[in-house]
Amino acid sequence: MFEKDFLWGASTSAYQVEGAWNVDGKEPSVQDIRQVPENTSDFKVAADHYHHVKEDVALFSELGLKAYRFSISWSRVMPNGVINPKGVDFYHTLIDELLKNNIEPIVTVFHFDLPASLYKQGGWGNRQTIQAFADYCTFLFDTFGDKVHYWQTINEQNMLTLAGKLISGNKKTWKDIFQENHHMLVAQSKVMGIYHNSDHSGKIGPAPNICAVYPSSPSAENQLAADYMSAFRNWLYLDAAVFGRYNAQALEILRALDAVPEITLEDERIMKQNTCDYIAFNYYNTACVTSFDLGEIKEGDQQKGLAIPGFFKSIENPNLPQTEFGWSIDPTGLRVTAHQIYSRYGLPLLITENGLGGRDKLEEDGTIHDNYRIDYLRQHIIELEKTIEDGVPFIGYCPWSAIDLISTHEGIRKRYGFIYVNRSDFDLKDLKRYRKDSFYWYQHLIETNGRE
Ligand code: BGP
Repeated sequence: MFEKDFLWGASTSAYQVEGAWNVDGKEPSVQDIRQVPENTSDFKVAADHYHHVKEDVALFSELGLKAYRFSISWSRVMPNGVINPKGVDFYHTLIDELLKNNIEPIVTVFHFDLPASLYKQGGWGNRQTIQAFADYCTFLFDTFGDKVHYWQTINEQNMLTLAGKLISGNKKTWKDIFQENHHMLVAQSKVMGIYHNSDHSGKIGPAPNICAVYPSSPSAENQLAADYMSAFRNWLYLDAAVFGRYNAQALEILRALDAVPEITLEDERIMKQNTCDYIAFNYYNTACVTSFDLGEIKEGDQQKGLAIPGFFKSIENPNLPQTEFGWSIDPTGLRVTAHQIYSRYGLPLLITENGLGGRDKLEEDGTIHDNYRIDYLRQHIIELEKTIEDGVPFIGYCPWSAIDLISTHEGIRKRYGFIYVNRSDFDLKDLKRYRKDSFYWYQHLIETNGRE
């Protein structure tokens, strides 16, 4: 049973949905200057949500959403450190429209789109970015704090950190990467403190991608490998946000990689003093690991390929089906993951992403038959309900994504939305919105509070 006030929602992120990349004073973010993979759309127009905001919120309202989780674009609101009134107006419009429609805004302040100007000054590797982030967030809390009650600091900091080495193929050392990561952790703690010291009484927390890690076979070595990977991929981030300290097993790996960051006494103080109120997490699938040797790392895959010699190597789980884009599907894994998080931290949970990326087809009569997505979501919601009945408190469920948007690495051919956007990777067509079969299915599910 879902509580009456359970937040049935859906998610997006600014750079993947908004478009208008250089409109009304917005400056480029790292996403606007990065080389996208060949034959893949860039993020310049995306779903053009910036120019369709009222129409889109009307559709979210028709869908019946009780919450909408989106991110604010730093380089739209505060390009080069200076407030951009037109960018701020856009978010006032969005939030006001949501509130008019009784949709709770859930805001991520940073979702993969660091302003390019900061990146050029060293990005998160530069300690000064901590203060820039604090200034930006202070402005957001002052400006939107009366209207927004759920805040998230950094989307998938763990993936951002691990992808830095393993996916983008960049040549940074582990030491550089974990120094950047450390600055993000301190920045996060700092803004949680700023929020708690403000007049606002909402909740603030992190939004990592968390997954249970299974040993590839029942042996102590493989169990140990799974524990190490969990520590390195999951608990490092949540221990910092909840307990204000580094996880011991993760630190052991950092020592082996010669990647222990420089941590000042002031950093330690900031982390210890400022912790989170709830845990938002993205869940797509689980991981499976075996012990020790370094494996081959697949490029362009956020969820696989993590291997640290001497500790663990992730492998494909042969027992799980996969999506057409090769992501494993593990609904029961959601229950395992949520239990692990709740028994470690005892804080309320919110799912901020979960969903299936597929190639949808717009039929001539304007319908889209995405039963595969309905199946995926249905199975996860069934497991979510069981987890709640087990006693794990959930604030809400925000699948990815409310509307079609550009995937991180695979363009718009990999779609996740309840609402279809008529464009392809290189032909913008008319950007018209169509309701998919999953739209009507989720609408009914929300109406009946989780029944179908
Ligand atoms: C998460 C990100 C999202 C989103 C989603 C789907 O990691 O937070 O931004 O894109 O994954 O991933 P992809 O777009 O790579 O299919």
